[in-house]
Amino acid sequence: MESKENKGLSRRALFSATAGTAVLAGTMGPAALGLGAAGLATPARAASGADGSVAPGKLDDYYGFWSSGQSGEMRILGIPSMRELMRVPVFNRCSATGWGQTNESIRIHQRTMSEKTKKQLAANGKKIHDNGDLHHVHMSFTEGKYDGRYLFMNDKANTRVARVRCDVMKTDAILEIPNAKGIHGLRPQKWPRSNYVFCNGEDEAPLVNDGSTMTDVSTYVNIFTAVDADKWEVAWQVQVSGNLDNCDADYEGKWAFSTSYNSEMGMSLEEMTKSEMDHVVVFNLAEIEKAIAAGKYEEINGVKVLDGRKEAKSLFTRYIPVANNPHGCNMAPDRKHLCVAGKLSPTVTVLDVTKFDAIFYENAEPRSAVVAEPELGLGPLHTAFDGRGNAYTSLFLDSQVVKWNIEEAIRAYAGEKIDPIKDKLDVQYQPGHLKIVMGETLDAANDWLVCLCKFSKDRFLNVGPLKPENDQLIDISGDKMKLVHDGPTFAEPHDAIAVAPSILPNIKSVWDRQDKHWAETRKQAEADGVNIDEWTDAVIRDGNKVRVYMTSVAPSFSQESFTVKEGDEVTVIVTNLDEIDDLTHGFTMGNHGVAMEVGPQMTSSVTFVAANAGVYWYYCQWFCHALHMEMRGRMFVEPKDA
Ligand code: RUQ
Ligand code: CUA
Ligand code: CA
Repeated sequence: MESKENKGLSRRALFSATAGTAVLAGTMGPAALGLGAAGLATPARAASGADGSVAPGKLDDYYGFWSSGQSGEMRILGIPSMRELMRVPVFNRCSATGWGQTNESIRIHQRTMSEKTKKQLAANGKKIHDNGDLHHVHMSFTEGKYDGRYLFMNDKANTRVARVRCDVMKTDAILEIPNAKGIHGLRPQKWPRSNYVFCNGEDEAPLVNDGSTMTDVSTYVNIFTAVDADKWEVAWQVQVSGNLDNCDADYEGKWAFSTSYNSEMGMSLEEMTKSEMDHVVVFNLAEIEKAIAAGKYEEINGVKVLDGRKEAKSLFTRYIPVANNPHGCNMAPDRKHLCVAGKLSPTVTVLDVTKFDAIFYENAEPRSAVVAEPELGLGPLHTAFDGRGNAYTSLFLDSQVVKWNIEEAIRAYAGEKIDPIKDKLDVQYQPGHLKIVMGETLDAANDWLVCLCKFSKDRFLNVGPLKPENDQLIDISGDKMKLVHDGPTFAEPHDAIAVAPSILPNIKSVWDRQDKHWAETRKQAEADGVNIDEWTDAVIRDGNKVRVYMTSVAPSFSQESFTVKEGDEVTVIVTNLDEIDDLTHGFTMGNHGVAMEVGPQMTSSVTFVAANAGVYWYYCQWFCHALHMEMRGRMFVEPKDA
């Protein structure tokens, strides 16, 4: 199955044209190309050695999109080299790019912000939340395959979700989710396309959360949210029994499902682990959409909410009992099997999603959808899939990855004497998520698995009490798994996906001058009579507001100096007229806490108050030219009474 015989083919040859790939596949067959059983678009391992190393100057075989947990950003890594290629600020404040400070990024943050949040922020002297807890990054799908349009991600800390544009790899939308608390699990719809992004609210709170009670837990609810992925607004919400942890969606566009570790609705650890069983909630998309269309919802905080709690006995949900405190929720690329990891139980529960109709419409026992429950080891958290019918589950407590065969687990459950476990591999140390390249799609591949370990435990030089995590690269091409690489990472990736470059042919190197990212800024410039598409230097005064327009061409700004007055609210708008790949400039205003990225053909703007009179240097902080140090100028702040 492996593509060792295929080393001579360069990946560029494979990817230069889809037609070319098709021709190769036609003559050599999928096996020779190292393609997964499930399909195409899996590149041969031409760029890498068997140990996963990628020689200098060679490109990786896959893009890895990593979450960063409490760092609040998305990261792009190369697989298999595990080289970090880029950081994309999302919920965090970024010192390098000015994300969270530029007017363009603040507008994106504020677009869906509630009045309540604005008040909370204002009381703390802030305009935006500048932290996030980003666990899960997932790409948009069309018919069960990645389509390269968007990446979606959650912020558990401030109950938000975000969307990153794949053409420029910048955040283009953030959505604050009303009613829910603590968005954790997040997945896009897989079929027919990602019309929805499903978001789990993990934390319970009173639906009307106005301070009237903390102790009356009967008023607490949990909310499942479907976000309209195109309009970037809440499409609908469903109130559920128990909390929601991780989620996924099927390959038919019929169901979404979420694990719940707190069916008890407990508020203490003891209460949350009291029951023998918790559950998986299955959401019936057709019934939900029917009710929404018929207007049978309650509008709460501007959002359409349905009651899917157990006692409501609706057709919106079914609750399937699984062993206490489940965690991972992973749909297999066989289109049929959902794997729910036990966490407190050593098992993974395999549900056949084609049996869900009977549970909804024929009163079948909820557990009748269970087709296997292999005992795998201690602390199963998440499951990944290859293109050969195998599943790989992380065992947190055993610090292992266990490879098992889904069909054999089903046969064993039916009574056959067969051991579905194929291999176990020690990892370093205590893994959470694990990912196979393209493994959450119908294109699941058979070459690499990345295991995101929560601890690195003695694996790296000591860097103080705070240690890196350890993302390990595992070769899964053979019968036995082989660990080939340790990758230290900063706080704290939970999840990652890996995507073939053929899915992302449209990533730009230079911005389109008409890009919507600065559409508002462009409008302001037009109102000021300034053309930001050519060499400009203009200072527009509007009361105590001053707008300073300048352009940059290496190695200079169009303005060598400008003058404002103490107390002025100054907005600096910089357009980078350089059209060359990789020619990013920056704008840093000395002693003002202001810095931003201005990429090729990009417009960026930032607003600050000039509080103290004096001379201040601004400079380009992105190394751009032999005379980059000379790319600077002065802001003169006149005393107030001058
Ligand atoms: S979930 S492992 Cu967000 Cu598992 Cu972190
Ligand atoms: Cu422009 Cu450095
Ligand atoms: Ca529980």
